[in-house]
Amino acid sequence: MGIRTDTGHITKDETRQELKKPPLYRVFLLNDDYTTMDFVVSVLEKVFHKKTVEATQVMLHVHKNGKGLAGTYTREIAETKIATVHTLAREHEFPLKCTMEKE
Ligand code: TYC
Repeated sequence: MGIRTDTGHITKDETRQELKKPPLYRVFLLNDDYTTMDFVVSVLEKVFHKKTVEATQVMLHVHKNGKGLAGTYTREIAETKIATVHTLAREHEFPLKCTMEKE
């Protein structure tokens, strides 16, 4: 069954469109001995939009375990977050590093 359009063509009754979900990437912060805890918390607040309590929890997890999840994004957004973190770190002369892994 179908519906006749203004051009005379027959279209499906249901025009449900399947949109493929893009691959997601986890962005991790890595621990080091030099970046200050306050700077890492401020990065998690400003770049990853965490509230102070969660930003502090993530920072402490990274400090203790070596790495921790900052957020999950599509590829281009993940790449931009990482570039922003590395630029901010360089500006403040901290060696803070960030990586991404496909989910
Ligand atoms: N280990 C750092 C310190 O003791 C703190 C730190 C936490 C650094 C998380 C990086 O991603 C990091 N000052």
